[in-house]
Amino acid sequence: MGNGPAQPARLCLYLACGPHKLDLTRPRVMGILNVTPDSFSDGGAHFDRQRALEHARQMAVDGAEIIDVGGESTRPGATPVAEADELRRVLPVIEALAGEGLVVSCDTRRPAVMRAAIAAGAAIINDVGALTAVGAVDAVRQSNAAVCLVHMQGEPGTMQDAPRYGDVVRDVRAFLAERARACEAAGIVHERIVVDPGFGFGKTLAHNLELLRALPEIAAAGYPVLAGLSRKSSLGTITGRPVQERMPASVAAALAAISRGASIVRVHDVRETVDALKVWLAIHDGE
Ligand code: 9MG
Repeated sequence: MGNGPAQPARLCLYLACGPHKLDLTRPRVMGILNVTPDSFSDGGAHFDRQRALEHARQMAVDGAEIIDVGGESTRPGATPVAEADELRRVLPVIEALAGEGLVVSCDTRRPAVMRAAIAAGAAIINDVGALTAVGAVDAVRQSNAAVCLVHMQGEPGTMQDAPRYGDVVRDVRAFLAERARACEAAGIVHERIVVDPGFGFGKTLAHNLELLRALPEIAAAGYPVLAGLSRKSSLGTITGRPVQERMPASVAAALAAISRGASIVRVHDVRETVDALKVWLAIHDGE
């Protein structure tokens, strides 16, 4: 036994997601693939699908176990896109990556997109709306896809205006427990459910830090926890760095989440996060 804190107990051994059984006895990295015109443009206004696919493949080579494909930004203040545009952006990418055997998740709040994404091969639905949209629970229930239930206060357009809680940890835990119960009651089994406190989704820096410290309590509910802090504005507030210079802060935040029981971290900088995780595991495996 060493002197440092032991690896947190991970209560969930695996995630059942489509044809995959993702081993969660070790923390896993989810790579972010935003398929929006501002992410992979060909220099003009057109989205370059080939570049997006190459980026996803590189993230997989670098150690991402899941590729999270999103066609609509959920950033604070982002403008919504039409459903048809979201479908046109994500479906070919999901189909290509799932066809190559990768575990693909689709970041969407729309039931029609969920159904189409699952039909195209998505193994996980990552919903910042926690399946609260009418028809969303049904869209997942009628498949064998997993779901990530994210806590969000408000809507992406306005959620950062003045977020307020009685007790942020208690409120987020209660919300996630209620959503997980609703999913299980509808027939989505425990092994298909992931929960996520939704860092930055209607939260101040103080709320995010409180939730990060309380991650073991959130994990104690028995569902794997996903944490997404990568490049978020709280890290900019702490470091004073613009978004393109937040990689080291993001890696530190991912490790902090993992050491408090997160099973999956959602990141932009896969290679750097995986390296840091390897070091962390090498230290903790010896305990
Ligand atoms: C889509 N998206 C943006 N931030 C996220 C986060 O923190 N968690 C999850 N699950 N999805 C996110």
